[in-house]
Amino acid sequence: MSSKVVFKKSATAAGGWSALWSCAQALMQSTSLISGIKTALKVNQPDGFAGPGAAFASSSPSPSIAVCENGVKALASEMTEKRVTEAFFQEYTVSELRTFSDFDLEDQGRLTVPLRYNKITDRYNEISWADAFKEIGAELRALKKRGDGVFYTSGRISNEAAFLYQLLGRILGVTSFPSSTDFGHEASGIALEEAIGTRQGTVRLEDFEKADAIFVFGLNPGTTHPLMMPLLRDAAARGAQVVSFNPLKECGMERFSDPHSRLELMRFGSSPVASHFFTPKPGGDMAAVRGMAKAIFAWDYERILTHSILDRVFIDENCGGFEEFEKIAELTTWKEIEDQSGLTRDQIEAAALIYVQADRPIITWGTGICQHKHSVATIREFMNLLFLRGKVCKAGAGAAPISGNINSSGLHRMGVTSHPSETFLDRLQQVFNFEAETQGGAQAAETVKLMNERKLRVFFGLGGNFARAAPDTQLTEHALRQCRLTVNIASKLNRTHLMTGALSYILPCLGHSEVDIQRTGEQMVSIEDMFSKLHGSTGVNQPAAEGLMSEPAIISALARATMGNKHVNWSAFLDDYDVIREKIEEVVPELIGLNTKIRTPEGFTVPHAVSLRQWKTAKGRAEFSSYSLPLATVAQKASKASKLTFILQGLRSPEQFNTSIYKFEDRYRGVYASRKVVFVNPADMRRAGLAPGDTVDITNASDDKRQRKLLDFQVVPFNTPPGCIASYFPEVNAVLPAESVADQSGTPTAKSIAVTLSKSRRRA
Ligand SMILES: Nc1nc2c(c(=O)[nH]1)N[C@H]1C(S)=C(S)[C@@H](COP(=O)(O)OP(=O)(O)OC[C@H]3O[C@@H](n4cnc5c(=O)[nH]c(N)nc54)[C@H](O)[C@@H]3O)O[C@H]1N2
Ligand SMILES: Nc1nc2c(c(=O)[nH]1)N[C@H]1C(S)=C(S)[C@@H](COP(=O)(O)OP(=O)(O)OC[C@H]3O[C@@H](n4cnc5c(=O)[nH]c(N)nc54)[C@H](O)[C@@H]3O)O[C@H]1N2
Ligand SMILES: [Mo]
Repeated sequence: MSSKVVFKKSATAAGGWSALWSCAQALMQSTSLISGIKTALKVNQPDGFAGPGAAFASSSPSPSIAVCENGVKALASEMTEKRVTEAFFQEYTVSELRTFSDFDLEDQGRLTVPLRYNKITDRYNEISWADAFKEIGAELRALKKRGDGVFYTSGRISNEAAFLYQLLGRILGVTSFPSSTDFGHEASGIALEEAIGTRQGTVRLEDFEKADAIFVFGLNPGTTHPLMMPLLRDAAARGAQVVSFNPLKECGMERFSDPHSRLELMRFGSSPVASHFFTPKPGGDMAAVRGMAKAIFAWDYERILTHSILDRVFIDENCGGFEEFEKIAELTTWKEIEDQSGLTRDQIEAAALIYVQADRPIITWGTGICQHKHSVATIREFMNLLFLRGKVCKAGAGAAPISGNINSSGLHRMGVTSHPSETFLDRLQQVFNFEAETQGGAQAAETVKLMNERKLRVFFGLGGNFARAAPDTQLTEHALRQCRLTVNIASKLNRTHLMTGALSYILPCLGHSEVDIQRTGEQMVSIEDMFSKLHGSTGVNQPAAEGLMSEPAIISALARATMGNKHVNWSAFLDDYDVIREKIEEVVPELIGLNTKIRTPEGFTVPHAVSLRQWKTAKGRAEFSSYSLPLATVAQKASKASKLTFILQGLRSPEQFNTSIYKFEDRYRGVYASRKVVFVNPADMRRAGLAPGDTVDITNASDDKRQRKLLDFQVVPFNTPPGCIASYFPEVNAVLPAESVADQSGTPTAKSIAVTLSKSRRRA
């Protein structure tokens, strides 16, 4: 594959023919178009399965194929006709496989047999399921004697598998249950819990249809959540204000062409989306929103608008901390706000005016907010803004974090977290009659350090690709290889599986689209979407290989081999997933009725206490926060350092799903044939003496001793704010230090990495 980047004009609208064509190509490359489309028609339908793509409203029933580009591509990837058998591992040693690209590893196809690593020959060999369970079980029984374990989970995993996984871990004394959420939206959960007493947003899908202003912060839905696009386009068409806050003017926020609209396709037409673009500096959103609040307070004092702007009744009846917030807003100066946000007072007041003129505003956000140092404080500031005008318990208004993986909302409810609530642990212990360990519990990035220090000795991965999703690639790879045991349950081969501990196993599993038959017949699992709606998922395709097991079955069988059925009847779980759900209902009271309700077409929506103005916070109030702005954001610090210091963010292309790369292109940014690119503002290019197509090395600018470098990235001129550059995740993880994490959430600061650029010595 050529690595020389080809620039073309970028697409002028997201979606449209280009999305359809890209989906068709993905299906044709993996499987036949017809069987691909037939399966795609079952995605997110009442009698179908949860699409393995992104989470946006995965339960919205649609009469026809809902062309979510992500969903179709993830499905095509799962339905590939390629298979990895033992013969492949006979051909290559693990050291040789490490020289494969990530694309080539996944491109080998679906894993088909359980594998055990042989350290002497440096190869994976086939092993029977029974032997794998017996051997891993013996190791797990001895786990606590040798150190501790880390049980990682990706957000694609069903509730049933997630629940059993953490149960197995907790009975063994494990306390570290990091998930892909730790790398993404953890700050949203923490901030919302502190502010309103629930980790979930306050908005339902239908609220997007009623909103009269939608503020989109740090999210690129044209690429990452295509199903959100028609909602934004419709909002704009009915006159609602769609306001983008993003350092980049992303193509999808400018125009959208609906792949579902025959008329639009026939005319090659598209519709405008955002009415206003604000381009803050990375990490500058908290200052911008503080400025909006400051403007609102000022207008309220001066009674400039005839009607009252603050909803004082709402605030008096529901909120705590209002006076402190009012004071901190007054103390924060416009100079600080402008410096940090990179926006002018006029711009911020213009945004504030849109907000106060709206009766039903929604604030929605993505990882562009969560992957910064002060992400929790920023999200609390969004809540402050909503509280000021009483916009959280109102139809068509509220807070909507847009998380990524299909079940990232469900994981935490199932207890997959290193910091479970006391209530959850108490119930789990009561129902299963054991004593859970409460000390310890590391977030994902922290586990890298602990594995390197050999304090965590077992890495267990239920899905995902930890080696590439985690920061500090080299350090993370080294960390995994320090483990005594690494086990991965996976559908496709990836780099994590090659970072072997002394003992290492790969356990291949069924995909979401595949039929799961156990002793009591066909089984269903459940998924929770980002609007707190749970729904059933039943596969329709034949399994990719005869010997594959489902995730709940693998965990139950392994647990039985580890501890027998004495305390927990793992065999009962294995035979019938209804029994798993019965236990979930016992441990998680808000899910009572789950087993019956997920079988109804309407699914199961977890009641929102917030809509009844019940605040399950410590003081029983909706809490304003009153954080000072950060002294300086990474962007501010970088601008004061050398002129070759930049702030780098890692973002996604439409041709990848997280660490799975489908193609080396990004049609929305006009880049083809390579992902080894760095987007730089033309003025910065001149300043740094760079021309388009030059190759540069990107070096982390932190002053610890470790060298972190990305070599030979080609410069692409792009409309980023001065001093800010961008490249793709997961590649950027190589220059992101593991200790650079957000306050409270521990999320790696992947959207603000201080780096320097230097011309490469080699020719690319
Ligand atoms: N095609 C595709 N779709 C996906 C995924 C994928 O890999 N590929 N992954 C899925 C997953 S797991 C997730 S979590 C979601 C992620 O979905 P997004 O959060 O939309 O993903 P990113 O591409 O990381 O883009 C974040 C946006 O934040 C902006 N940004 C960066 N820093 C700042 C800042 O300081 N302030 C503001 N206001 N904006 C900022 C960036 O310019 C970018 O447009 O997508 C899901 N959907
Ligand atoms: N620098 C930087 N780093 C980031 C981010 C960023 O924006 N920038 N984003 C972060 C975010 S938001 C996320 S969500 C994480 C993603 O982190 P992960 O969830 O760890 O990564 P994925 O790429 O989604 O996982 C892909 C692998 O999952 C396996 N897989 C696929 N389907 C199934 C299945 O049905 N069952 C099982 N058991 N395995 C399956 C396949 O083996 C595949 O190789 O990355 C994070 N890391
Ligand atoms: Mo994510």
